[in-house]
Amino acid sequence: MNAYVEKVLAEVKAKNPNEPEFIQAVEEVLSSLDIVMDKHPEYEEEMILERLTEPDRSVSFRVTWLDDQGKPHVNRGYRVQFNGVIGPYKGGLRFAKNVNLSIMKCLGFEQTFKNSLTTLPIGGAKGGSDFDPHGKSDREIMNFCQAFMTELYRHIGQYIDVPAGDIGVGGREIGYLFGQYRRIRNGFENGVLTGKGLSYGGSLLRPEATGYGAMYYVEEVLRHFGDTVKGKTFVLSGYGNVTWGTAKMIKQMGGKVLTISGSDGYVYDPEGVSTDEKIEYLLKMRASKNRSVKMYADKFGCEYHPGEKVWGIPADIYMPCATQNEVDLQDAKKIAASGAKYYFEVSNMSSTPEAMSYLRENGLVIGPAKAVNAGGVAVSALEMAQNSARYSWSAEEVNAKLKNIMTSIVNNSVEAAQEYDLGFDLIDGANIAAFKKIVDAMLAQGIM
Ligand code: 2IT
Repeated sequence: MNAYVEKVLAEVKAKNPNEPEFIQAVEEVLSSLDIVMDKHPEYEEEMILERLTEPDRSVSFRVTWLDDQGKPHVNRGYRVQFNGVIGPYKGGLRFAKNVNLSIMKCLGFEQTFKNSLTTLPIGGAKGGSDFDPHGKSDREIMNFCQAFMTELYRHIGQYIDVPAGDIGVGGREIGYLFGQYRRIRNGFENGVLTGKGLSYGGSLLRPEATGYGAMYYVEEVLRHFGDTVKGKTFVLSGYGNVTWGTAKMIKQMGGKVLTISGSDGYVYDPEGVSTDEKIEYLLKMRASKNRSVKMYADKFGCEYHPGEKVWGIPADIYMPCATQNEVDLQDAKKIAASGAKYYFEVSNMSSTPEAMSYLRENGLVIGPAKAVNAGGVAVSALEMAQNSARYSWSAEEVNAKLKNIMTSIVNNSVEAAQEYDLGFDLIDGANIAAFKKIVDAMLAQGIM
């Protein structure tokens, strides 16, 4: 390994000993940049990697809110503004029980590279809370969102930092967050959040964007191999917004989704999650308090496997859509044994490092999360553009722009990999392509 990369990695590990997810994300990116540092020793003098692996700032704050019985609860809120060199900080908010600083920094770091790949002017950030939305009433969600924004508002702004949704934060939560921001600021600055409802400045196709974008990415990669989505079988995990959008586009492209999953287990639907009724049912499950994919199996009469993961089901293409590290070495072995050629991460950092190495060694074509799922944040940036213009584009316009962005992410990644003689490596390619734009902006703006 390049000595400079090795040194920075050791420092990151020493400085952040209790942050395994953050270290994992840094290690993954730096291993791709090894070869770039060999070619550019001047980056060491500028301390580029030290600067890139330390967030611009991380804030955490107390969120006190009242439940339906009038009892107070305390949660911790976060916003990590990782890197603002190419645009206002941009990235989602996650509400989930396991949220901690390590996961926030991991996702903020990844977001910095993802946002660079979109070609749009957005820096990287992430935020959220260890608040568990599971089983909460609508009124409790509103109380929490208002309390959360009462602290967050001082750190964000349309030219400063623009949050959006992530796990546990969808259209409803963004609505409550925006209402509170508008009230506090006494002004209608709707460029401050994305993923908004259409009646107050949202963009058409933002809900579909991550899934549609992922499938445009898949389509473009398959095109390089003279292949198409039509007739292919897919194993997907999750049942939230990302799984929904991906399934919707797979249906349009003529593929078939065999599985969905939740924290309770998975469903195998050999006929495919392929009618509008089935696809829209995913949203109903998310909206229900029950939060179990067993509901789908009961309703549509298919196999339900409690406590198991989807990765043993044979398919042509595997796409994790749930959460970080959902595919481990054991799962990767099953995926490779199926003979599948393609693996596309849609959830952020879907695979453990061991799983990723195994799939790479076994010759699968791999699309990394920060490239595959960039369509979500890309349409968020298009939402910001529409808000700035005080105008909205048609679904066709947004769709054409999204498709164009996803295609260029594939091709910029391939080009970056080729520049370093790495062949068709979409992982290193994405990291290098993203890095090039960031480092260019860093060098132009001086030491800071
Ligand atoms: O992980 C992600 O890219 C997101 N949750 C979307 C972020 C955004 O600002 O739209």
